[in-house]
Amino acid sequence: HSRTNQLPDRSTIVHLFEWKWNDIADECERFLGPKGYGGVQISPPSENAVIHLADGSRPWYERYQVMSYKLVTRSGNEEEFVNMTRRCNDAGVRIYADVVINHMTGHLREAIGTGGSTANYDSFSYPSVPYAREHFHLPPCAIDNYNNPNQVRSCDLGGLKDLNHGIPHVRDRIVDFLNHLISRGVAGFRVDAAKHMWPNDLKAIYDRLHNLNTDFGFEPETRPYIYQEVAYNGIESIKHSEYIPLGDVTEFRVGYELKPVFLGHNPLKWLVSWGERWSLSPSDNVLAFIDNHDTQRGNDVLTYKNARAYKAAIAFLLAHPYGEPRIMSSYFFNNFQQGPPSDAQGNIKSPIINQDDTCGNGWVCEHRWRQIYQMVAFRNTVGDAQISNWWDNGYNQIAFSRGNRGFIAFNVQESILNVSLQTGLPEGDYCDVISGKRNGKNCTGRKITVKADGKAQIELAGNAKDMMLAIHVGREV
Ligand code: LM2
Ligand code: CA
Repeated sequence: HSRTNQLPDRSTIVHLFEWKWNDIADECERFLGPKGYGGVQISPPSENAVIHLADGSRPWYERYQVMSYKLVTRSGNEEEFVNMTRRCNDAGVRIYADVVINHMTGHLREAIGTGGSTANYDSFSYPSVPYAREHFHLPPCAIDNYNNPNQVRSCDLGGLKDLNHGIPHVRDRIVDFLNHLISRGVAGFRVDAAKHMWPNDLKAIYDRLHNLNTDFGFEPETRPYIYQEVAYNGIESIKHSEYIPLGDVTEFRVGYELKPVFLGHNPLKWLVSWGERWSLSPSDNVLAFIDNHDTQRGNDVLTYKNARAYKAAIAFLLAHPYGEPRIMSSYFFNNFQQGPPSDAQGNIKSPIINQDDTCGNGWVCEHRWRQIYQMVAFRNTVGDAQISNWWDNGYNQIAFSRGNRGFIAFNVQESILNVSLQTGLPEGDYCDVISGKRNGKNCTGRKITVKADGKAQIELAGNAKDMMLAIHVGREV
């Protein structure tokens, strides 16, 4: 998957939602690099409006209200940003910046930014960029019909002042911003609200981007990896196909489709045709994920709040070759607005790292759950090996291997799975990466014995702690 600019034996992006740059740098060195993660999606690095909720706390979504393209946010300043890209690239982990270029702020009359900039919403004034009235779509209009592309692209998304990317000055400011991030060591971009911008305007902007900065270890002539947030449900008039010529697109349907499957409401056996045959967009053009920071606040997808089914869905996402996977890493929240763990002054708190690798201080750190990070290693180990040895019981029990490198089985029904299955793997004793970890010749979880003919007795109780087991070469005991 070299299109993502990750190291050849790596895969998987983790979205460290609302993390501080210094903490991400630490995490790259102490965990992400060693465990084989390929990259990190960071929260928007551009200066945002400071917003206070009724209780004085600050919502996460203030970061989607842009004040300027200065790299100053609650995650850190520019110096800390470069320290992060340097240390993460050195650890073999790429940084992808979430770039908010469709719009500026909403509704706040006189806004103050995280970098001290000012803005006046009513007069379209953003002096720190600078942008003024003539740089926006006028007169302002609201999006009330998602089947009207004109509205979706040229009206205000949720009252956020909508930039007119046909204007050379606007293109120039955005190109400068993105090239500045490239000079500072990023490997690519998550383009926020891409569906709300005209494909031709985006193309004109992307065409002017520099190659990645070789000072950070990238090969000469490397293009940034671009994945565009295009939320498509299969029936909207704006389609992925308009954006795929420009870069990858986010495939929200992965999370929508896999929720009922791993809740047992749509038989797992159908996953035999997972991918394009489920009407998903082409594997080579999509970013695939179970939840993101928006959908985890709704009811359409599995999240950390439904941990058992969630881990199974992620294990499937990582075991299956469809798409470039992204894992969500969250903080605990009880309502839509609630921002990251913060102190009384509004500074974001750092995660505490517990003895058992999990996080504290309000952070969920799904990426540190054993069932998840060991499946990242599984994915790296199997590489591009084909799916083989598919087995199902005609209902909610399935198993498959990835060539002769990895094997996984799922049981999403109450009755036990207990069969001898062809794993495709060389003979040996393997440590199940779901139930435990290997420590030298020791396995803290279940041991699975693959016989000389490649078969193994696979047993998964219907009420087991996890719905799956997985083994791969390199974890023999
Ligand atoms: C995105 N992708 O296209 C982000 O993934 C999503 O998180 C952003 O919305 C959105 N686009 C704009 O960048 C979030 C949040 C909204 C929030 C906006 C701006 O989901 O609720 O809108 O950020 O902060 C908020 C208020 C909303 C208000 C708006 C303007 O929640 O009620 O609109 O500000 O003042 C009346
Ligand atoms: Ca727009």
